Amino acid sequence: MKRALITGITGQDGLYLAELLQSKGYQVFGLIRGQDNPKYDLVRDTVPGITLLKSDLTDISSLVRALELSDPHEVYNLGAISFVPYSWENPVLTTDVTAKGVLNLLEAIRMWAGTDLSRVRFYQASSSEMFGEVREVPQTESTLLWPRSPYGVAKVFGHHLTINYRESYGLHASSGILFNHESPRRGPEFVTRKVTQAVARISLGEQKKLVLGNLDARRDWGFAGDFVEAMWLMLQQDEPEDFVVATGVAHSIRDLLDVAFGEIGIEDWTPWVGVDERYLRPAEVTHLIGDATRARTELGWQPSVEFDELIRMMVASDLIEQELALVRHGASR
Ligand code: G4F
Repeated sequence: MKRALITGITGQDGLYLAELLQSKGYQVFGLIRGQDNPKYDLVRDTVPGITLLKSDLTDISSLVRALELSDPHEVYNLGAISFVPYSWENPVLTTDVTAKGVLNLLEAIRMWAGTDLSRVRFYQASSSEMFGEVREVPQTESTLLWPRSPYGVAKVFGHHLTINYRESYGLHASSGILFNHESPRRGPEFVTRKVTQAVARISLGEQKKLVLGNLDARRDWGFAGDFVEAMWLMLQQDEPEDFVVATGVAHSIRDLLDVAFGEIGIEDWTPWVGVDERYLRPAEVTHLIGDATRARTELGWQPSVEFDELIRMMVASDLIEQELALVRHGASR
């Protein structure tokens, strides 16, 4: 039985990946941070049978211990501080977790595996945020990196370190440069979920206004469930490599609003949406669009969910969630 260790298990990608690996017969271990983590039950309920190990990317000894306990064939490093605006407020913490955490994990792997690094394969979650002030459109694996946030800078460090451990030690280490990927499990601080949750609440008369930042930003949005499959495929290749994972189609926040509000029968969303500069970023990434030709040709990967379908799926899920919340609220009064 193959064993996999996942950092960042509490996020949407961690949950989808754990489900995918279990469906393929893996024994899955997830690293969970902190004492009494409030997401512990969520993970156990979503992925029954998973083994959760208490560990932290900033504590190398806890990583070595987790590797010893799980003895994994594959390690997926999805753990990061992933909300871009937070990285300006907490740049040191972001660097410690999102950049230095990769170093800690790679060094922990070397300490645990000793001279036999061939016993394990490593996946690093790199990000399209590394392209930042884009130097070409669309972006490929060889596009110059020009990060625009402490988060993006930290991801560049992890990306190059992964390549360096591959080249220095022969570790089977691959980096997936993932463009934005969303789902009903997305955190409500990210723009897609913020919009779909608000639209559901507006439809139920529970919210009057949705306040956003830059409506002109463009992103290449795909479905997280599709993207975790690309992660797994990367570690099944004979040779490790880096891959852009993207749909190749970009949309603006305005397009997102069109589809989401359209789902509840509102064509003109302007009366419902406001803009506030507190949601603008010190340095914006305005136009991300990925070229996933390598993933398509070498991994045989392709996305199965298009943008409109993704947003409709999220609105439908949020409508159910908000209706249930209303019922619970009513019952408790
Ligand atoms: O949804 P976002 O916060 O995602 P962002 O910054 O692109 O980063 C996400 O995708 C990356 C690539 O996969 C990941 F590496 C990263 O960890 C994260 O998952 O913002 C998307 C766009 C931005 O241009 C932002 O300025 O939406 C714009 N936006 C406009 N109004 C807003 C808002 N973003 C948020 N979060 N909230 C707003 O009110």
